[in-house]
Amino acid sequence: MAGKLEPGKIDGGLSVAGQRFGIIVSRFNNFITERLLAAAVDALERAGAASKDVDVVHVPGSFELPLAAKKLATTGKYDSLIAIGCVIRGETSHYDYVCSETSRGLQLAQMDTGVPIMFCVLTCDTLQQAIDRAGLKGGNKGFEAGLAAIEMAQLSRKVRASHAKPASAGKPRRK
Ligand code: INI
Repeated sequence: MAGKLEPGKIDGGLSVAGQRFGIIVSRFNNFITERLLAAAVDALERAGAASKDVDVVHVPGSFELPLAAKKLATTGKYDSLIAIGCVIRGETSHYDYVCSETSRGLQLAQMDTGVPIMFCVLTCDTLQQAIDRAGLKGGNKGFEAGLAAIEMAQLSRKVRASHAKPASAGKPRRK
């Protein structure tokens, strides 16, 4: 009968219990990236994360984020990662290369490792656009990334748990 099916739901909540987070931050445009970092840490802290649950790693620029993120992901120590950067358009095509390789590299790193990596890289035409997204008009993208990291960490755990074999699996049945 139509309308009776109730699909099983697996949602990531916003609890950080037992979760570990890594944050990779670009030093380039650090007056923006440090604001994004502060907001990401604030989100984790408000959700209950302790200092021991969060590591912060700095890299020179956004282009270096993917490799550092992949190195952290492959340690197996983190449930979720946040990559923070800010790329602002200049006079040459450098911006386009940095943006495309950073986003592509981060996506590849999370697909290769299975560790969620939040894309908290601002790609802006102007400095004002970046300022607006790091605590002014557009809120703070770091805070949003912090919440997304928590949700994806939990979702990953729940999916793993829902597919885990019961302890009795594979054991011969008693006669
Ligand atoms: N890196 C950024 O994170 N943001 C920028 O705006 C930027 N610009 O405009 O040059 C930038 N360049 C540096 C780049 O990410 C690398 O660190 C550098 O090319 C060394 O590999």
